[in-house]
Amino acid sequence: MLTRSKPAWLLPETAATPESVFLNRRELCRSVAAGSILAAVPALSGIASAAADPSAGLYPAKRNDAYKLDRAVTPEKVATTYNNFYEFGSHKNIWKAAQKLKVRPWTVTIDGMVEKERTVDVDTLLRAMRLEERLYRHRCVEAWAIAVPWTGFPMKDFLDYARPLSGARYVVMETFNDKSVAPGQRQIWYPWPYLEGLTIAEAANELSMIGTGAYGKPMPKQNGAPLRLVAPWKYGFKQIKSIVRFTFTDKRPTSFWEKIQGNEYGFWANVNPEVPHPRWSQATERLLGVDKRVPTLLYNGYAEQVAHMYKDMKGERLFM
Ligand SMILES: Nc1nc2c(c(=O)[nH]1)N[C@H]1C(S)=C(S)[C@@H](COP(=O)(O)O)O[C@H]1N2
Ligand SMILES: [Mo]
Repeated sequence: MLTRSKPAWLLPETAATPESVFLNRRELCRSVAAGSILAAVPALSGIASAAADPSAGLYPAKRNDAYKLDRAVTPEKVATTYNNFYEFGSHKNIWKAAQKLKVRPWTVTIDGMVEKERTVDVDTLLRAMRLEERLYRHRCVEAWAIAVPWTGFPMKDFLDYARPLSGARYVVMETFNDKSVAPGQRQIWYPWPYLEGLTIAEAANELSMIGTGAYGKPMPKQNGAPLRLVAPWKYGFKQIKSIVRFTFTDKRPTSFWEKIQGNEYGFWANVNPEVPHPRWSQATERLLGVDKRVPTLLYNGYAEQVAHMYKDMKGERLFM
């Protein structure tokens, strides 16, 4: 039998480790800012990739001003060069490796408890949705944070499009699985493909979006092109990238990190500064790009929109 238990040395980075990674990252950012890296490999820059994308004409989309930030937008170069995308490596510097991902043609399968199962081309889906831009905070479980102008469509609109049956209780999302593109997927101790889920109520919440772009352009590959989840009241690992499948079901899925380390990463993963990760505090977060530590907020500052969904849930580990 294939054993999938993860070697102890492969635990995701703790709040302490990113410190050193972050410093390296800042050096990289400085050289990017100085032009050395982008000048050397313009085609590899996610920032320059918009031209080749058939959906490029949809950007920039109109900003929905209902969603305000309490902090500055993270510089684009920082948010597009400091990433978590384990398919391309278990460190932050995957942005170049991720350029190998082919995002066209790209199809999305909608299956399980739906009126009609189908597979649609991503550009057909994009044309059926209305794109808008929203400024959202993003809080990684590792205690770093960014603020990003995402473009995308409300997941509520996608539910209307997918037409789940009334008995469906969860939507499960899956990332592509192709080890010829993503070297991380050769590491068989990970339970590929990356998988995440939301309850139907969470997916229908006004905040939930399927992100299709960032910074007024199509989504950079390293940030999860062409479709990624944006549910900003939850830790970053819920924000599944490069989705190829939406499955509607009445059974709660076990998500990627929950399979690997269920006592540290759960299904709900709602941000809460008062519930520490077993190995570090969640009280504060480091804002990338400005090198500043600020208090973390309950539900990442979105309690008003989401707290009601959890108030009657007893015995659930809502905050990990
Ligand atoms: N498929 C996939 N999705 C993923 C991940 C991943 O490793 N693989 N990492 C998650 C984590 S831990 C975080 S913090 C965010 C990072 O998103 P960003 O790189 O766009 O900031 O992506 C999430 N989505
Ligand atoms: Mo994360």
